Amino acid sequence: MQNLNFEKALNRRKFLAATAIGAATLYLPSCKKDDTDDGAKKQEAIVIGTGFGGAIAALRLAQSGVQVTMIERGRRWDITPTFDTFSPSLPADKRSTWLDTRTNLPLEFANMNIEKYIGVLERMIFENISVYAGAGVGGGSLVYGGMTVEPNADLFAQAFPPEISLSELKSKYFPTVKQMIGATKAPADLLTTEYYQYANFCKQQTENVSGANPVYIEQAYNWDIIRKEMNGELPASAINGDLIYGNNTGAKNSLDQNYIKQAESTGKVTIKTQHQVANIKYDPATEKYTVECDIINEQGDVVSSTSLSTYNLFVAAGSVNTTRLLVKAKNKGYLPNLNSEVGNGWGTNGNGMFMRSQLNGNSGAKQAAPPVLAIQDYENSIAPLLVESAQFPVGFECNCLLHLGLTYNTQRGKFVYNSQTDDVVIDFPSTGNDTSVSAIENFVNRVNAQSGGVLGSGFLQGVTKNFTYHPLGGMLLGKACDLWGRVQGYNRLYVIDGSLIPGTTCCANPSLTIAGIAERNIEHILTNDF
Ligand code: FAE
Repeated sequence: MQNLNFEKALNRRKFLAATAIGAATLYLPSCKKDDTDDGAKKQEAIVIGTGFGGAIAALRLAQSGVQVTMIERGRRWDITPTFDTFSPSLPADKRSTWLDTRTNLPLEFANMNIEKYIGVLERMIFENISVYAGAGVGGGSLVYGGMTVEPNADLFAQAFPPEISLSELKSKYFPTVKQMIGATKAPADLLTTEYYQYANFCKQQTENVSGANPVYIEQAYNWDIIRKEMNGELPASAINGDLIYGNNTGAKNSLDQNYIKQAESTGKVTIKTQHQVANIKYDPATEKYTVECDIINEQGDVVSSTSLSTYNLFVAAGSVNTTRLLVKAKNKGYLPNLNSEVGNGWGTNGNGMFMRSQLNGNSGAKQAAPPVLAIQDYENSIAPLLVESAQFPVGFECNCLLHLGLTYNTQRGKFVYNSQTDDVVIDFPSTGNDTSVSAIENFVNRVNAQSGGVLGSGFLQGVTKNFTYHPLGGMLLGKACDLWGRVQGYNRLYVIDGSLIPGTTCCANPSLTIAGIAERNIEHILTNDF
Protein backbone atom coordinates (compact mmCIF):
# COMPACT_ATOMS: atom_id res chain seq x y z
CA MET A 1 0.00 0.00 0.00
CA GLN A 2 2.74 2.39 1.03
CA ASN A 3 4.79 1.53 -2.05
CA LEU A 4 1.76 2.18 -4.20
CA ASN A 5 1.47 5.65 -2.76
CA PHE A 6 5.10 6.40 -3.44
CA GLU A 7 4.70 5.02 -6.92
CA LYS A 8 1.78 7.43 -7.35
CA ALA A 9 3.94 10.31 -6.18
CA LEU A 10 6.71 9.22 -8.52
CA ASN A 11 4.31 8.93 -11.44
CA ARG A 12 2.95 12.38 -10.69
CA ARG A 13 6.50 13.75 -10.86
CA LYS A 14 7.05 11.97 -14.19
CA PHE A 15 3.76 13.37 -15.46
CA LEU A 16 4.69 16.89 -14.44
CA ALA A 17 8.10 16.55 -16.06
CA ALA A 18 6.51 15.17 -19.21
CA THR A 19 3.95 17.93 -19.51
CA ALA A 20 6.67 20.52 -18.98
CA ILE A 21 9.24 19.25 -21.45
CA GLY A 22 7.49 16.79 -23.72
CA ALA A 23 6.50 13.16 -23.81
CA ALA A 24 9.98 12.00 -24.80
CA THR A 25 11.12 12.65 -21.27
CA LEU A 26 8.40 10.51 -19.74
CA TYR A 27 10.73 7.71 -18.77
CA LEU A 28 13.67 9.85 -17.77
CA PRO A 29 14.41 9.89 -14.05
CA SER A 30 11.79 12.14 -12.48
CA CYS A 31 14.35 14.49 -10.96
CA LYS A 32 16.00 15.48 -14.22
CA LYS A 33 15.92 19.25 -14.38
CA ASP A 34 12.88 20.50 -16.30
CA ASP A 35 12.58 23.91 -17.88
CA THR A 36 10.53 25.51 -15.14
CA ASP A 37 12.00 27.32 -12.17
CA ASP A 38 10.06 25.03 -9.94
CA GLY A 39 11.64 21.98 -11.53
CA ALA A 40 15.10 23.10 -10.50
CA LYS A 41 13.88 23.46 -6.95
CA LYS A 42 12.75 19.86 -6.73
CA GLN A 43 16.05 18.16 -7.41
CA GLU A 44 17.63 18.23 -4.00
CA ALA A 45 16.97 18.53 -0.29
CA ILE A 46 18.83 18.80 3.00
CA VAL A 47 17.65 16.79 6.00
CA ILE A 48 19.00 17.80 9.43
CA GLY A 49 19.15 14.78 11.76
CA THR A 50 19.12 11.03 11.19
CA GLY A 51 16.53 9.91 13.77
CA PHE A 52 13.00 8.70 12.99
CA GLY A 53 11.76 11.75 11.10
CA GLY A 54 15.03 12.35 9.28
CA ALA A 55 15.52 8.74 8.20
CA ILE A 56 11.98 8.46 6.84
CA ALA A 57 12.18 11.79 5.01
CA ALA A 58 15.52 10.85 3.44
CA LEU A 59 14.38 7.43 2.23
CA ARG A 60 11.12 8.64 0.72
CA LEU A 61 12.73 11.69 -0.92
CA ALA A 62 15.49 9.53 -2.38
CA GLN A 63 13.02 6.92 -3.65
CA SER A 64 11.25 9.74 -5.41
CA GLY A 65 14.47 10.75 -7.14
CA VAL A 66 15.53 13.66 -4.95
CA GLN A 67 19.24 14.02 -4.11
CA VAL A 68 19.46 14.21 -0.32
CA THR A 69 22.18 15.46 2.01
CA MET A 70 21.68 14.39 5.62
CA ILE A 71 23.45 16.37 8.33
CA GLU A 72 24.20 14.60 11.60
CA ARG A 73 26.13 15.92 14.61
CA GLY A 74 27.20 12.45 15.79
CA ARG A 75 29.17 9.55 14.29
CA ARG A 76 28.24 6.24 12.72
CA TRP A 77 27.79 3.24 15.00
CA ASP A 78 28.07 0.24 12.68
CA ILE A 79 28.02 -3.23 14.27
CA THR A 80 31.54 -4.68 14.02
CA PRO A 81 32.57 -8.32 13.47
CA THR A 82 34.02 -8.18 17.01
CA PHE A 83 30.69 -7.00 18.46
CA ASP A 84 32.17 -4.14 20.44
CA THR A 85 30.71 -1.03 18.82
CA PHE A 86 28.94 0.39 21.88
CA SER A 87 29.75 0.94 25.53
CA PRO A 88 28.35 -1.70 27.89
CA SER A 89 25.92 -0.43 30.54
CA LEU A 90 28.25 -1.35 33.39
CA PRO A 91 30.97 -0.28 33.45
CA ALA A 92 30.22 2.44 30.91
CA ASP A 93 32.91 4.16 28.87
CA LYS A 94 33.18 7.34 26.80
CA ARG A 95 31.09 5.92 23.95
CA SER A 96 28.05 6.03 26.24
CA THR A 97 27.61 9.77 26.57
CA TRP A 98 27.38 12.88 24.40
CA LEU A 99 30.11 15.34 25.40
CA ASP A 100 30.22 14.96 29.16
CA THR A 101 32.88 13.81 31.61
CA ARG A 102 30.43 11.73 33.63
CA THR A 103 27.66 9.40 32.55
CA ASN A 104 24.32 10.80 33.56
CA LEU A 105 21.67 8.10 33.88
CA PRO A 106 18.63 8.80 36.07
CA LEU A 107 19.80 5.90 38.31
CA GLU A 108 22.75 7.69 39.92
CA PHE A 109 24.41 4.53 41.31
CA ALA A 110 25.16 3.46 37.72
CA ASN A 111 27.04 6.66 36.83
CA MET A 112 30.80 7.01 36.49
CA ASN A 113 33.48 9.36 35.26
CA ILE A 114 34.42 9.06 31.61
CA GLU A 115 36.36 10.92 28.90
CA LYS A 116 34.46 13.55 26.97
CA TYR A 117 33.38 12.05 23.65
CA ILE A 118 30.66 12.15 21.02
CA GLY A 119 28.87 9.19 22.62
CA VAL A 120 25.31 8.07 21.96
CA LEU A 121 23.23 9.47 24.85
CA GLU A 122 22.75 13.19 25.40
CA ARG A 123 21.28 14.78 28.52
CA MET A 124 20.12 18.40 28.25
CA ILE A 125 19.57 20.08 31.60
CA PHE A 126 16.95 22.82 32.03
CA GLU A 127 15.68 24.40 35.24
CA ASN A 128 12.89 21.97 36.08
CA ILE A 129 13.48 19.18 33.63
CA SER A 130 16.33 17.15 32.11
CA VAL A 131 15.82 15.75 28.65
CA TYR A 132 17.53 12.72 27.13
CA ALA A 133 18.05 12.17 23.41
CA GLY A 134 20.16 10.02 21.08
CA ALA A 135 23.10 11.27 19.03
CA GLY A 136 24.68 9.62 15.99
CA VAL A 137 23.50 8.06 12.74
CA GLY A 138 20.13 6.58 13.75
CA GLY A 139 19.40 9.25 16.40
CA GLY A 140 17.13 8.09 19.22
CA SER A 141 16.92 4.58 17.76
CA LEU A 142 20.50 3.93 18.93
CA VAL A 143 19.57 4.40 22.59
CA TYR A 144 15.90 3.49 22.58
CA GLY A 145 14.20 0.39 23.93
CA GLY A 146 12.56 -0.52 20.62
CA MET A 147 9.13 -0.42 22.28
CA THR A 148 6.68 0.10 19.45
CA VAL A 149 3.36 1.05 20.98
CA GLU A 150 0.20 2.55 19.47
CA PRO A 151 -1.42 5.56 21.17
CA ASN A 152 -4.66 5.20 23.12
CA ALA A 153 -7.44 6.19 20.69
CA ASP A 154 -9.61 8.24 23.09
CA LEU A 155 -6.63 10.27 24.28
CA PHE A 156 -5.34 10.74 20.74
CA ALA A 157 -8.69 12.32 19.80
CA GLN A 158 -8.26 14.79 22.68
CA ALA A 159 -4.61 15.67 22.06
CA PHE A 160 -4.17 15.73 18.28
CA PRO A 161 -5.82 17.99 15.70
CA PRO A 162 -9.01 16.31 14.37
CA GLU A 163 -7.51 16.25 10.87
CA ILE A 164 -4.86 13.73 11.98
CA SER A 165 -6.70 10.43 11.75
CA LEU A 166 -5.51 7.71 14.09
CA SER A 167 -7.45 5.12 12.12
CA GLU A 168 -5.54 6.15 8.98
CA LEU A 169 -2.24 5.91 10.88
CA LYS A 170 -3.24 2.48 12.22
CA SER A 171 -4.39 1.08 8.91
CA LYS A 172 -1.78 2.57 6.61
CA TYR A 173 1.32 4.12 8.16
CA PHE A 174 1.93 2.18 11.38
CA PRO A 175 2.02 -1.15 9.48
CA THR A 176 4.60 0.32 7.07
CA VAL A 177 6.77 1.54 9.93
CA LYS A 178 6.50 -1.74 11.84
CA GLN A 179 7.43 -3.71 8.76
CA MET A 180 10.40 -1.41 8.04
CA ILE A 181 11.80 -1.56 11.59
CA GLY A 182 10.89 -5.22 12.15
CA ALA A 183 8.64 -4.70 15.18
CA THR A 184 7.17 -7.93 16.54
CA LYS A 185 6.31 -9.43 19.91
CA ALA A 186 8.85 -11.62 21.69
CA PRO A 187 8.36 -15.29 20.76
CA ALA A 188 7.12 -17.65 23.48
CA ASP A 189 10.34 -19.68 23.68
CA LEU A 190 12.28 -16.55 24.72
CA LEU A 191 9.64 -15.32 27.14
CA THR A 192 9.86 -18.56 29.11
CA THR A 193 13.63 -18.21 29.70
CA GLU A 194 15.10 -16.88 32.95
CA TYR A 195 15.99 -13.65 31.11
CA TYR A 196 12.36 -12.52 30.93
CA GLN A 197 11.36 -13.78 34.38
CA TYR A 198 11.11 -10.14 35.43
CA ALA A 199 8.40 -9.45 32.82
CA ASN A 200 6.41 -12.59 33.63
CA PHE A 201 6.72 -11.84 37.35
CA CYS A 202 5.50 -8.29 36.74
CA LYS A 203 2.52 -9.72 34.82
CA GLN A 204 1.65 -11.99 37.76
CA GLN A 205 1.96 -9.07 40.16
CA THR A 206 -0.41 -6.84 38.20
CA GLU A 207 -2.92 -9.02 36.37
CA ASN A 208 -5.46 -9.16 39.19
CA VAL A 209 -5.20 -5.50 40.12
CA SER A 210 -8.40 -3.63 39.41
CA GLY A 211 -8.12 -1.47 36.29
CA ALA A 212 -4.65 -2.79 35.36
CA ASN A 213 -4.20 -4.73 32.12
CA PRO A 214 -0.72 -6.19 31.48
CA VAL A 215 0.06 -6.76 27.77
CA TYR A 216 3.08 -7.95 25.83
CA ILE A 217 4.15 -5.28 23.37
CA GLU A 218 5.91 -5.17 20.00
CA GLN A 219 9.62 -4.48 19.84
CA ALA A 220 11.93 -3.39 17.01
CA TYR A 221 14.31 -6.22 17.83
CA ASN A 222 15.67 -9.26 16.02
CA TRP A 223 14.69 -12.14 18.32
CA ASP A 224 16.87 -14.64 16.41
CA ILE A 225 19.92 -12.61 17.39
CA ILE A 226 18.81 -12.56 21.02
CA ARG A 227 18.28 -16.33 20.83
CA LYS A 228 21.89 -16.65 19.57
CA GLU A 229 23.07 -14.55 22.50
CA MET A 230 21.20 -16.89 24.83
CA ASN A 231 22.67 -20.06 23.37
CA GLY A 232 26.21 -18.66 23.25
CA GLU A 233 26.56 -18.34 19.45
CA LEU A 234 26.98 -14.57 19.91
CA PRO A 235 28.47 -12.56 22.77
CA ALA A 236 26.07 -11.32 25.43
CA SER A 237 24.67 -7.82 24.91
CA ALA A 238 20.84 -7.71 25.04
CA ILE A 239 20.86 -10.57 27.54
CA ASN A 240 23.18 -8.52 29.78
CA GLY A 241 20.46 -5.87 29.77
CA ASP A 242 22.48 -3.52 27.55
CA LEU A 243 20.13 -1.13 25.79
CA ILE A 244 20.55 2.53 26.61
CA TYR A 245 24.09 2.85 25.19
CA GLY A 246 23.33 0.62 22.20
CA ASN A 247 23.29 -3.10 21.46
CA ASN A 248 26.51 -4.77 20.26
CA THR A 249 25.15 -7.81 18.45
CA GLY A 250 22.81 -5.92 16.13
CA ALA A 251 19.71 -7.28 17.91
CA LYS A 252 18.24 -3.80 18.13
CA ASN A 253 16.81 -2.81 14.75
CA SER A 254 18.07 0.76 14.89
CA LEU A 255 17.36 3.00 11.90
CA ASP A 256 20.86 2.63 10.44
CA GLN A 257 19.92 -1.03 9.80
CA ASN A 258 16.70 -0.33 7.92
CA TYR A 259 15.47 3.11 6.78
CA ILE A 260 18.92 4.70 6.53
CA LYS A 261 20.51 1.61 4.97
CA GLN A 262 17.80 1.55 2.29
CA ALA A 263 18.10 5.31 1.78
CA GLU A 264 21.85 5.06 1.20
CA SER A 265 21.40 2.11 -1.13
CA THR A 266 19.43 4.34 -3.53
CA GLY A 267 22.71 6.12 -4.27
CA LYS A 268 20.94 9.43 -3.71
CA VAL A 269 21.70 10.02 -0.03
CA THR A 270 24.91 11.38 1.46
CA ILE A 271 25.35 11.62 5.23
CA LYS A 272 27.66 14.26 6.65
CA THR A 273 28.58 13.14 10.17
CA GLN A 274 30.09 15.27 12.95
CA HIS A 275 28.36 18.28 11.41
CA GLN A 276 26.49 20.16 14.12
CA VAL A 277 24.01 22.68 12.75
CA ALA A 278 24.45 26.05 14.46
CA ASN A 279 22.10 28.28 12.44
CA ILE A 280 19.41 28.11 9.79
CA LYS A 281 18.97 31.17 7.56
CA TYR A 282 16.81 32.12 4.59
CA ASP A 283 17.64 34.39 1.68
CA PRO A 284 14.46 35.69 -0.04
CA ALA A 285 16.51 36.78 -3.08
CA THR A 286 17.67 33.24 -3.91
CA GLU A 287 14.76 31.49 -2.13
CA LYS A 288 17.37 29.24 -0.54
CA TYR A 289 18.00 28.12 3.01
CA THR A 290 21.51 28.18 4.38
CA VAL A 291 22.49 25.64 7.01
CA GLU A 292 25.56 26.75 8.96
CA CYS A 293 27.42 23.82 10.51
CA ASP A 294 30.23 23.43 13.01
CA ILE A 295 32.41 20.48 12.09
CA ILE A 296 33.43 18.78 15.33
CA ASN A 297 36.08 16.24 16.30
CA GLU A 298 35.40 13.21 18.51
CA GLN A 299 35.88 15.35 21.63
CA GLY A 300 33.29 17.85 20.41
CA ASP A 301 35.76 20.65 19.63
CA VAL A 302 34.86 22.75 16.62
CA VAL A 303 37.61 22.17 14.07
CA SER A 304 36.08 24.09 11.17
CA SER A 305 32.77 25.29 9.84
CA THR A 306 30.83 25.02 6.62
CA SER A 307 27.62 26.27 5.05
CA LEU A 308 25.29 24.25 2.86
CA SER A 309 22.34 25.64 0.96
CA THR A 310 19.12 24.18 -0.39
CA TYR A 311 15.68 25.01 -1.72
CA ASN A 312 14.15 22.26 0.44
CA LEU A 313 15.03 22.01 4.09
CA PHE A 314 13.70 19.27 6.37
CA VAL A 315 14.49 19.85 10.05
CA ALA A 316 14.52 16.59 12.03
CA ALA A 317 16.95 17.21 14.89
CA GLY A 318 14.46 15.95 17.50
CA SER A 319 11.97 17.92 19.60
CA VAL A 320 14.46 19.96 21.62
CA ASN A 321 17.17 20.51 19.03
CA THR A 322 14.82 21.27 16.13
CA THR A 323 12.84 23.76 18.21
CA ARG A 324 16.00 25.36 19.60
CA LEU A 325 17.30 25.96 16.07
CA LEU A 326 14.03 27.51 14.92
CA VAL A 327 13.42 29.63 18.05
CA LYS A 328 16.96 30.94 17.69
CA ALA A 329 16.46 31.67 13.98
CA LYS A 330 13.26 33.60 14.71
CA ASN A 331 14.81 35.66 17.49
CA LYS A 332 17.98 36.45 15.57
CA GLY A 333 16.03 37.55 12.51
CA TYR A 334 17.27 34.69 10.30
CA LEU A 335 13.70 33.40 9.84
CA PRO A 336 11.60 36.41 10.85
CA ASN A 337 8.33 35.12 9.39
CA LEU A 338 8.05 32.19 11.78
CA ASN A 339 4.78 32.54 13.66
CA SER A 340 4.17 33.10 17.36
CA GLU A 341 3.46 29.40 17.98
CA VAL A 342 7.11 28.50 17.46
CA GLY A 343 8.50 27.00 20.69
CA ASN A 344 5.10 26.27 22.26
CA GLY A 345 3.35 23.10 23.38
CA TRP A 346 6.32 21.12 24.68
CA GLY A 347 5.66 18.12 26.94
CA THR A 348 7.39 15.19 28.66
CA ASN A 349 4.97 12.44 27.60
CA GLY A 350 4.29 12.21 31.34
CA ASN A 351 7.45 10.21 32.09
CA GLY A 352 8.10 9.02 35.65
CA MET A 353 10.54 6.28 36.64
CA PHE A 354 10.09 4.21 39.77
CA MET A 355 10.79 0.88 41.42
CA ARG A 356 8.78 -1.53 43.51
CA SER A 357 10.80 -3.56 46.01
CA GLN A 358 10.47 -6.08 48.88
CA LEU A 359 8.34 -8.14 46.53
CA ASN A 360 6.98 -11.60 47.31
CA GLY A 361 8.72 -13.57 44.60
CA ASN A 362 11.71 -13.59 42.28
CA SER A 363 12.19 -10.89 39.70
CA GLY A 364 15.24 -12.76 38.30
CA ALA A 365 18.95 -12.17 38.60
CA LYS A 366 19.38 -12.08 34.81
CA GLN A 367 17.22 -9.52 33.03
CA ALA A 368 17.46 -9.11 29.26
CA ALA A 369 16.68 -6.12 27.09
CA PRO A 370 14.37 -5.14 25.57
CA PRO A 371 11.40 -4.65 27.91
CA VAL A 372 8.50 -6.73 26.63
CA LEU A 373 5.61 -6.03 28.98
CA ALA A 374 3.50 -2.95 29.70
CA ILE A 375 0.52 -2.46 31.98
CA GLN A 376 -2.35 -0.37 30.68
CA ASP A 377 -3.94 1.64 33.48
CA TYR A 378 -6.16 3.83 31.34
CA GLU A 379 -8.88 4.22 34.00
CA ASN A 380 -6.45 5.53 36.64
CA SER A 381 -8.45 8.07 38.67
CA ILE A 382 -5.66 10.70 38.52
CA ALA A 383 -4.66 10.36 34.86
CA PRO A 384 -4.51 7.59 32.23
CA LEU A 385 -1.23 5.70 32.42
CA LEU A 386 0.90 3.05 30.74
CA VAL A 387 3.55 1.43 32.94
CA GLU A 388 6.44 -0.41 31.34
CA SER A 389 8.39 -3.19 32.95
CA ALA A 390 12.06 -2.35 32.30
CA GLN A 391 15.03 -4.66 32.78
CA PHE A 392 17.15 -3.97 35.86
CA PRO A 393 20.29 -5.98 35.22
CA VAL A 394 22.16 -5.76 38.53
CA GLY A 395 23.14 -9.43 38.36
CA PHE A 396 21.59 -10.62 41.62
CA GLU A 397 18.09 -11.31 42.88
CA CYS A 398 16.75 -8.00 44.22
CA ASN A 399 13.07 -8.94 44.55
CA CYS A 400 12.39 -5.62 42.88
CA LEU A 401 11.07 -4.29 39.56
CA LEU A 402 12.02 -1.17 37.59
CA HIS A 403 9.35 0.76 35.68
CA LEU A 404 8.84 3.74 33.41
CA GLY A 405 5.37 5.29 33.59
CA LEU A 406 3.93 7.23 30.63
CA THR A 407 1.10 9.39 31.94
CA TYR A 408 -1.41 11.40 29.97
CA ASN A 409 -0.23 14.72 31.38
CA THR A 410 -1.54 17.99 29.91
CA GLN A 411 1.08 20.32 31.44
CA ARG A 412 3.17 22.06 28.79
CA GLY A 413 6.35 24.10 28.66
CA LYS A 414 7.76 26.48 26.07
CA PHE A 415 11.13 27.35 24.55
CA VAL A 416 12.57 30.74 25.40
CA TYR A 417 15.48 32.55 23.70
CA ASN A 418 18.07 34.20 25.95
CA SER A 419 19.89 36.91 23.98
CA GLN A 420 22.65 37.21 26.60
CA THR A 421 23.70 33.59 26.32
CA ASP A 422 22.49 33.26 22.72
CA ASP A 423 20.84 30.04 23.85
CA VAL A 424 17.34 28.59 23.99
CA VAL A 425 16.00 26.96 27.14
CA ILE A 426 12.81 25.11 28.06
CA ASP A 427 10.58 26.91 30.51
CA PHE A 428 8.74 24.01 32.16
CA PRO A 429 6.70 24.47 35.35
CA SER A 430 8.25 23.03 38.53
CA THR A 431 4.93 21.27 39.12
CA GLY A 432 4.75 20.08 35.50
CA ASN A 433 5.10 16.39 36.27
CA ASP A 434 3.13 16.35 39.53
CA THR A 435 0.12 14.72 37.90
CA SER A 436 2.36 11.98 36.53
CA VAL A 437 3.80 11.30 39.98
CA SER A 438 0.32 11.16 41.56
CA ALA A 439 -1.06 8.87 38.86
CA ILE A 440 1.91 6.52 39.24
CA GLU A 441 1.58 6.51 43.05
CA ASN A 442 -2.09 5.67 42.64
CA PHE A 443 -1.14 2.71 40.42
CA VAL A 444 1.58 1.48 42.79
CA ASN A 445 -0.73 1.70 45.80
CA ARG A 446 -3.27 -0.52 44.08
CA VAL A 447 -0.62 -3.03 42.98
CA ASN A 448 1.03 -3.16 46.40
CA ALA A 449 -2.33 -3.57 48.14
CA GLN A 450 -2.94 -6.63 45.96
CA SER A 451 0.55 -8.13 45.65
CA GLY A 452 2.67 -6.64 48.45
CA GLY A 453 5.85 -4.61 48.14
CA VAL A 454 6.76 -0.96 48.60
CA LEU A 455 7.33 2.01 46.32
CA GLY A 456 11.03 2.74 45.88
CA SER A 457 14.22 0.85 46.67
CA GLY A 458 17.78 1.51 47.75
CA PHE A 459 18.50 2.21 44.05
CA LEU A 460 15.74 4.74 43.41
CA GLN A 461 13.40 6.48 45.85
CA GLY A 462 9.82 7.44 44.99
CA VAL A 463 8.80 8.50 41.47
CA THR A 464 11.07 10.74 39.41
CA LYS A 465 9.57 14.00 38.18
CA ASN A 466 12.60 15.74 36.77
CA PHE A 467 13.52 13.98 33.55
CA THR A 468 12.05 12.67 30.33
CA TYR A 469 13.20 10.21 27.69
CA HIS A 470 10.28 11.38 25.52
CA PRO A 471 10.57 15.09 24.63
CA LEU A 472 7.69 16.06 22.33
CA GLY A 473 6.51 19.31 20.79
CA GLY A 474 7.77 22.83 20.13
CA MET A 475 6.73 22.99 16.45
CA LEU A 476 3.22 21.59 16.62
CA LEU A 477 1.15 20.29 13.72
CA GLY A 478 -1.56 22.83 12.96
CA LYS A 479 0.16 25.60 14.98
CA ALA A 480 3.78 26.47 14.15
CA CYS A 481 3.48 24.10 11.18
CA ASP A 482 0.57 23.18 8.98
CA LEU A 483 -1.05 19.76 9.29
CA TRP A 484 1.73 18.20 7.18
CA GLY A 485 4.78 19.73 8.87
CA ARG A 486 5.24 22.67 6.49
CA VAL A 487 6.60 25.50 8.63
CA GLN A 488 4.15 28.42 8.62
CA GLY A 489 5.57 31.61 7.08
CA TYR A 490 7.98 29.85 4.69
CA ASN A 491 7.88 27.76 1.55
CA ARG A 492 9.76 24.48 1.29
CA LEU A 493 10.79 24.52 4.95
CA TYR A 494 9.57 21.43 6.81
CA VAL A 495 9.72 19.96 10.30
CA ILE A 496 9.50 16.18 10.41
CA ASP A 497 10.20 14.80 13.89
CA GLY A 498 8.96 14.72 17.48
CA SER A 499 8.61 18.49 17.67
CA LEU A 500 5.39 18.22 15.61
CA ILE A 501 3.72 16.12 18.34
CA PRO A 502 1.53 17.92 20.92
CA GLY A 503 3.51 17.01 24.05
CA THR A 504 2.14 13.49 24.39
CA THR A 505 1.75 10.29 22.43
CA CYS A 506 -1.17 9.29 24.62
CA CYS A 507 0.14 6.54 26.90
CA ALA A 508 2.54 5.16 24.30
CA ASN A 509 6.25 5.49 23.60
CA PRO A 510 6.67 8.10 20.88
CA SER A 511 8.69 6.53 18.05
CA LEU A 512 5.82 4.77 16.26
CA THR A 513 3.64 7.89 16.29
CA ILE A 514 6.52 10.13 15.17
CA ALA A 515 7.42 7.68 12.41
CA GLY A 516 3.82 7.09 11.28
CA ILE A 517 3.17 10.81 11.03
CA ALA A 518 6.50 11.27 9.20
CA GLU A 519 5.42 8.65 6.63
CA ARG A 520 2.04 10.38 6.29
CA ASN A 521 3.53 13.84 5.92
CA ILE A 522 6.33 13.03 3.50
CA GLU A 523 3.89 11.18 1.24
CA HIS A 524 1.68 14.27 1.09
CA ILE A 525 4.65 16.61 0.62
CA LEU A 526 6.10 14.51 -2.20
CA THR A 527 2.76 14.41 -3.95
CA ASN A 528 2.01 18.10 -3.61
CA ASP A 529 5.30 20.01 -3.30
CA PHE A 530 7.73 17.98 -5.43
P1 FAE B 1 15.75 11.82 17.15
O1 FAE B 1 15.56 10.36 16.98
O2 FAE B 1 16.14 12.33 18.48
O3 FAE B 1 16.82 12.27 16.06
C1 FAE B 1 17.37 13.56 16.02
C2 FAE B 1 18.70 13.49 15.32
O4 FAE B 1 19.18 14.82 15.09
C3 FAE B 1 19.79 12.79 16.11
O5 FAE B 1 20.45 11.89 15.26
C4 FAE B 1 20.70 13.92 16.57
O6 FAE B 1 22.03 13.51 16.75
C5 FAE B 1 20.56 14.90 15.43
N1 FAE B 1 20.83 16.30 15.80
C6 FAE B 1 20.38 16.97 16.88
N2 FAE B 1 20.82 18.24 16.89
C7 FAE B 1 21.57 18.39 15.75
C8 FAE B 1 22.28 19.47 15.19
N3 FAE B 1 22.31 20.70 15.75
N4 FAE B 1 22.96 19.26 14.05
C9 FAE B 1 22.94 18.05 13.46
N5 FAE B 1 22.28 16.98 13.95
C10 FAE B 1 21.59 17.16 15.08
O7 FAE B 1 14.46 12.61 16.72
N6 FAE B 1 10.68 5.66 22.01
C11 FAE B 1 9.95 4.57 21.72
O8 FAE B 1 9.00 4.67 20.95
N7 FAE B 1 10.25 3.35 22.27
C12 FAE B 1 11.25 3.19 23.14
O9 FAE B 1 11.50 2.08 23.62
C13 FAE B 1 12.02 4.33 23.50
N8 FAE B 1 13.04 4.23 24.37
C14 FAE B 1 13.81 5.33 24.64
C15 FAE B 1 14.88 5.20 25.52
C16 FAE B 1 15.71 6.30 25.75
C17 FAE B 1 16.84 6.17 26.72
C18 FAE B 1 15.47 7.53 25.09
C19 FAE B 1 16.38 8.72 25.31
C20 FAE B 1 14.41 7.66 24.22
C21 FAE B 1 13.57 6.57 23.99
N9 FAE B 1 12.49 6.66 23.13
C22 FAE B 1 11.71 5.57 22.87
C23 FAE B 1 12.15 7.95 22.49
C24 FAE B 1 12.62 7.98 21.04
O10 FAE B 1 13.98 7.64 20.98
C25 FAE B 1 12.39 9.39 20.47
O11 FAE B 1 11.04 9.73 20.66
C26 FAE B 1 12.72 9.45 18.99
O12 FAE B 1 14.04 9.04 18.74
C27 FAE B 1 12.53 10.87 18.49
O13 FAE B 1 12.67 10.86 17.09
P2 FAE B 1 12.97 12.18 16.29
O14 FAE B 1 12.94 11.88 14.85
O15 FAE B 1 12.11 13.25 16.82
